[in-house]
Amino acid sequence: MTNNKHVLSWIEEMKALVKPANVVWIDGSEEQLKQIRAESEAKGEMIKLNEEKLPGCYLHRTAINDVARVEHRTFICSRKQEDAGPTNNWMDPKEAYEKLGKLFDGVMKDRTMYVIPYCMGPIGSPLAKIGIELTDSTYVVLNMDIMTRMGKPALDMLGDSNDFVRGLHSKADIDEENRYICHFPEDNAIWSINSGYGGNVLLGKKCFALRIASYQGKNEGWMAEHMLILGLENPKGEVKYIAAAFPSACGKTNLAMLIPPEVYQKKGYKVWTVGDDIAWIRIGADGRLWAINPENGFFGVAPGTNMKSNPNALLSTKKGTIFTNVVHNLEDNTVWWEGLDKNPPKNAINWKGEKWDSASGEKGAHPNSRFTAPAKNCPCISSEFESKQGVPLSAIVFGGRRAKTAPLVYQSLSWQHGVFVGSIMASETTAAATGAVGVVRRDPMAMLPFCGYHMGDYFKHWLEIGEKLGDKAPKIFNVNWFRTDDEGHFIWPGYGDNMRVLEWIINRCEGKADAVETPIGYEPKAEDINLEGLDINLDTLKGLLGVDVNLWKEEAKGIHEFYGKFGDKLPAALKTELANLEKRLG
Ligand code: GTP
Ligand code: SPV
Ligand code: MN
Repeated sequence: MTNNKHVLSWIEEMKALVKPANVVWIDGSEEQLKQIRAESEAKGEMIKLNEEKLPGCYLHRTAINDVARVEHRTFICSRKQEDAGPTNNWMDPKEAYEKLGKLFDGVMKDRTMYVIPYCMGPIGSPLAKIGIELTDSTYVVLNMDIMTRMGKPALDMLGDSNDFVRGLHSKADIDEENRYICHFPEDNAIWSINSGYGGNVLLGKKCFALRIASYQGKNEGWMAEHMLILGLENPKGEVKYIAAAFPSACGKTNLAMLIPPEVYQKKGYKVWTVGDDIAWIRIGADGRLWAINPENGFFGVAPGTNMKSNPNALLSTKKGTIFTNVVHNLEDNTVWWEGLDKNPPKNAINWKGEKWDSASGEKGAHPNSRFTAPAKNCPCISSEFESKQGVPLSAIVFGGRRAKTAPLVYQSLSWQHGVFVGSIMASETTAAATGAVGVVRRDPMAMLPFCGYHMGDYFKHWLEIGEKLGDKAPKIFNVNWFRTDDEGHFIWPGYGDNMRVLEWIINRCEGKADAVETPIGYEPKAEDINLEGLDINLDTLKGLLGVDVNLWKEEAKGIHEFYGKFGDKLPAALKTELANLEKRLG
């Protein structure tokens, strides 16, 4: 498929290590994919679902100990420990190659090694980049087919170049004790072993498009961010683009596919999805920020997805989709998960592969069960999805799950203050990674688990991009859909109604909406958020917008402590912003 000597010699080297029984180059043809699906089905790895109801769809169950990203087993293997920074696990690259080399040695001796060339971003886009993943998993091949532009066109785009990310993956024995996800930013390489779960093994996604790409972006002057991208069309037919960073399982896919409430639909507002998880962003020839979605599909959270919460996501899963760790409905050979509807199937198998009775009170689908759906299935996919230069950003939005402190929405006072706002993000942990759920942790720019280098340098990079942008910089906002009342219920209806907040955001960008200055930034006047058709009154909204000075003083202490980790690498501008916040709080 290629004469690229860098590719060929690297593959020879990896073959000598893993000693595969066979090597199969993935060309991306439907004929070859058909064969791989059949093999995967024959092995019992994929279950073919009802062809009439879910054409081309499959169900997969991972091992029970392998259901989410493993942050404690994910390493940045930069030559110097300092370059990985205080927020990443670090391993000396020599030690990592040696340790994992032993685990990879002969690991594919009874298995086929698939060579997957893939492109992150539209083929031919100046923002796109090439990776090659070697894997012994047909599940990985079939997922990469949905999530990336996979096969021959990617190799053709690479040509003779050496600029590709070298990914090596083996399921090995799914041995938790020896599970490692290692990134070698200086070598453009990723080694992943002993997992078969999404973010650990679909190496184009978090490993390349965020961890390696963030490092590349720092060196090359662009940004790789954990952001959705959406286009908001107004009644005049003008589309403004917003990128938003929320931590895993905090609402990116939902916001990206938002359906405006009826009062907005009637006026002609629409939301178009460009991406739901990752954005690659750079300064365009016109001096503005432009973003592409490097992915080609959605690896979305299944539980809670239904025709009311996110019809566009659900409709995206109706064909050519792989479901992972959901309930198998044996009544009609389809799938189910908590929150799909109120009728759990009577005859069903849970995510663990056991007979399941919904009356048992046990969840049938894993809370981090997922669908892998092609972007082209999405009813609201943007006409710019394949655009090689991407879309121009009017606003950048940060957000997380905060029961109290963070208000529904506020705007930063400047780009520099916006970088501060992103850097102090905090959110409750979710099932997307193993470990405790619901614990508040700092997650700057939603990149804590995904930044491939020192986070202090990452903040500096953000500040420098702002300096280059000058007055062409998008405005920066923070949102929180997750404030709760005393009984722990969400106060804001969220989902489609988040449109009401987006409208204020865009109006601010266009200088059409007023604001009040609070100690933490600009907030809407309550009257400027459209509540038509909602059973929320102005007082409740004022509560949602409230800034509790005492809570924020506590917050400032927490920020001091967090910032302390970065030592000299913490940009002075952020220290100034923290001091200014404290002054404003009094
Ligand atoms: P990853 O794919 O892990 O990056 O997640 P994500 O950020 O795309 O989150 P997603 O949109 O899948 O939503 C995760 C969970 O948050 C789901 O259970 C949603 O139902 C819930 N959620 C999303 N948006 C809202 C909202 O506006 N309000 C409330 N209360 N819940 C929401
Ligand atoms: C996330 O956890 O942010 C995801 C899922 O999008 S994974 O690909 O597993 O990282
Ligand atoms: Mn994500």
